[in-house]
Amino acid sequence: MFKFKKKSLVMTTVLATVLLLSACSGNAVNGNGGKANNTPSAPKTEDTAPKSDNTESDKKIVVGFSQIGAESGWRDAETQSIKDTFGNDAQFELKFSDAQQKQENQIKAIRTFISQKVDAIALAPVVESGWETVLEEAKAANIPVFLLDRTVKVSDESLYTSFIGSDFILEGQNAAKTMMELLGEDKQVNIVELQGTVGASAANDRQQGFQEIVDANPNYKIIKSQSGDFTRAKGKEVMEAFLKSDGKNIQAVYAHNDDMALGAIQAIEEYGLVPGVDIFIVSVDGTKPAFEAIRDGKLNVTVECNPLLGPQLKQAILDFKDGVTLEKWIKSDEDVYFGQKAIDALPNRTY
Ligand code: GYE
Repeated sequence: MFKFKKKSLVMTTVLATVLLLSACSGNAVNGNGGKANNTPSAPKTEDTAPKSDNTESDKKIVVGFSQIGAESGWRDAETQSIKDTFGNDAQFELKFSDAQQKQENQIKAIRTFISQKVDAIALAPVVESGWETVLEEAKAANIPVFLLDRTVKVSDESLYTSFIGSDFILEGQNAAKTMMELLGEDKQVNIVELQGTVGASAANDRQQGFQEIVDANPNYKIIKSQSGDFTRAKGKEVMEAFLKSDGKNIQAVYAHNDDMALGAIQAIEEYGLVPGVDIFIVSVDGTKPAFEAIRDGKLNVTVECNPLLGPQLKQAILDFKDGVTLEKWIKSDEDVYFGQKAIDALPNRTY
């Protein structure tokens, strides 16, 4: 049995000396022996642990990860980072669950992880609210929860251990500032906004940060704003509707992620305008296809948001186990890319 020691965790006053947090036997997932559950509405769960003898597997640090889905290139890169990090480290066993964009599936997955007595839960929460009950259940079971990439709104911050991810408000501010820098503060600019998933912290905060900067300049206006669900297909569809209603009255697009910007580029081309020239486009993520679009002159700016969170999550779990005091918010390092800087970065972009 694996033993977790906590010595000085932030927000914790009196601690039990030793917390016993491990599944002692077996690797059952959803009670069906690690097989993916085929019920359409249920989360898809995989157990990536190599099956070994009990003594060996009992020592492993078991991590349950509830992922949102596979809506974007960014998310695929994040999933890969987690699978690579934990899959290549023999001291860990990863249980991976794909919620297919549904919060109810994430809640189910967390409850399964709790019943399996995993050592740590990682959660990329699809939306910000509605997590209190299940996080209380994890807390009652003494299982630390690490929020990954998106955050939650809870009245009691002790319901999760740390949030590992980006500053989305800053990303939104940087998107607006760079747009003004490149287009000129004095230009009259009507912006259409392609928002991320409704209720997601990444969408709410990217909206807020961008809006703050735009509100301070009377020449810049957001004339239309709608969710494109962080997907290329929906980004294209919404952009088509914007072009239909506002056409040449649009000078700029702000997309909350690269995939929606790539969809918008297609819509603009089909409409007969030149993306990146007739309509300025800024997005968030910094994925390889976005850098390629900058190189091709179709996208103007991408604000980086780092999806390679596996190593930071692993470190946080190990630190927690060793009783190291963790930051409540473990931030990732990020940059803003346009022009030659994006072209130079392209060969080293892996996602
Ligand atoms: O920007 C987007 C993805 O939560 C930070 O989700 C993440 C966002 C990312 O689908 O592409």
